[in-house]
Amino acid sequence: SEMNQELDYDVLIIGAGLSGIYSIYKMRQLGLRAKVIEAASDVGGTWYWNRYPGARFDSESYSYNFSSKFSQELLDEWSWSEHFASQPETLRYCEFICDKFDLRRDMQFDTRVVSAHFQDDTNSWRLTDEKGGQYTSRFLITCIGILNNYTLPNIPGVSNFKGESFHTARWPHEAVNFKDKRVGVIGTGATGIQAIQEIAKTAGHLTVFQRTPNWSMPLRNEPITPDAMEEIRSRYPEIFQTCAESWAGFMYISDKRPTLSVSAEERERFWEELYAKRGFSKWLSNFADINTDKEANALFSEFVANKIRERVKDPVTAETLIPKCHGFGTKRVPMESGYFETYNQPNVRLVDVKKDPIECVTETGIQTGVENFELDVIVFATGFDAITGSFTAMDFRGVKGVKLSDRWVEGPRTHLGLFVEGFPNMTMVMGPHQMFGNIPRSIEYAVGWVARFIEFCRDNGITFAGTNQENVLKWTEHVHSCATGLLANDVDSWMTGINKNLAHKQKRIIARYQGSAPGYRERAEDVASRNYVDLVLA
Ligand code: NA7
Repeated sequence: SEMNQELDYDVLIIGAGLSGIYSIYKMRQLGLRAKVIEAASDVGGTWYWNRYPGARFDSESYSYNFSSKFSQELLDEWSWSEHFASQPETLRYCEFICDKFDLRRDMQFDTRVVSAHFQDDTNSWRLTDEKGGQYTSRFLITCIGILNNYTLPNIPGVSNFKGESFHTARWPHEAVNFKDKRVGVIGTGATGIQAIQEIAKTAGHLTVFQRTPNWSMPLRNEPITPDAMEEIRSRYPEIFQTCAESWAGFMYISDKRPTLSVSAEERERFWEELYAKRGFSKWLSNFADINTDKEANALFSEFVANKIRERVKDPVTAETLIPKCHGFGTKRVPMESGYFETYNQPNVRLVDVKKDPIECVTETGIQTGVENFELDVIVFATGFDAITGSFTAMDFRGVKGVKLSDRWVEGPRTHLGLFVEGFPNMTMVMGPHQMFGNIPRSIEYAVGWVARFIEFCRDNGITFAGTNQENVLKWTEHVHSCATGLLANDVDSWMTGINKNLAHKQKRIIARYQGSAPGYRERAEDVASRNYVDLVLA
């Protein structure tokens, strides 16, 4: 079964998050010599790093876990305690999988890969870690996530602060105590909103520095009783079937009626019903055209704005919390549990830093144009160098030393989000332009695809397997055509490749695949079913 005894491994996997966990399981099933290399001290990826207070799923726990495609036994044995599990529980889920299948045996932790170079003479990959350790393999699977490389704000003095400060994506393992402390949070994305509503419960005083408000919606989380978990378990086939048929892997199917074809009263009733429901249903079971039609979008945005006005007592604060420059759902919709009511608390203050920009971080706090804020703790919920950032953080070199970062100056260019031209024997799980949405559904499919592909190469003695320019051009064109007409692409966000803290990320690109999940899988299955003849195999 072994591919090449001269190489250390048949397959190297970078990253021990959900992608790496499933990948090592599959490689072991194929009888391949495989190893995961991980920078953290244990498994979990996103759920290992993002330990900030309030971190949890925004998609239903039971639509997020692996399906029977991975293991029926795993599905039978694991129970969730909440509809939207918290970070500690999700981390336990990752650990549970690794314990159950003894996966840590093939994982090396505390090892940060700094480079991955293709070796032309041996058709193999050579990885080098921070300490100079080297590892070679025939195949490389990148499982490095889409939101991994976190970014601090480009505000002068960020490192001068003498109090405690944390980025949400590098939260300490021991709980941070906010009691009686003056806390400042910068950032009101999905992360900031989860953290703010939680920190406000114990902080002496909390100041939120908001640059852009977000269209946040009630999560409506609840515990799952053991009986309810058994009922959910009995519906797993149906739940995964809906996820498979849906646009982006969630358990919701959108309403195809044009918003404006429905009477105002019926719309209002429908939207009230949606607003009362759990999770992303408010976005994803909504009229599909709120994502493409400006007028439809404006109507629903106004509906949500009125909800915010009802919930926030001070009208000026309410207006500051309502987005004015982008419509509902044109960015990732953050989910909240009492977020807006947080601003009714006497210990919480909202500062609009679009109006009064932050000038610098001082030794003792934050200085805006007109005010000085003395703080004990600063929390940076300032986001990530998303999607491509995971790749540019490492030195990836393909055939003849070509640099991946040079390939992607104008935005990512891939084939199925799985391959890059000039990077043979390398497959990406959650690479740019791969099926998007409810990420574990994409991961599960991609790992399955990659496993079949590597098995095919092994069985056919293929030692060089990659894609070509024609495939990449076609795929990139398809990705761009799927993006046409979506309002989200006219808005700055990590999903359009913007990160204002990074000089090289100020121009909008199509950073993610916006076609349907069934459409994606059809195209990927097509390549596999024709024995990968579209690829370059030798
Ligand atoms: P996001 O969604 O990128 O949000 C980052 C937030 O931080 C956003 O509100 C930014 O405001 C704000 N920010 C960033 N830099 C600054 C500076 N320099 N000054 C003031 N405010 C700043 O990251 P998240 O971690 O919340 O979410 C990422 C994804 O993780 C999320 O979508 C989920 O899928 C999970 P801006 O909007 O740029 O004005």
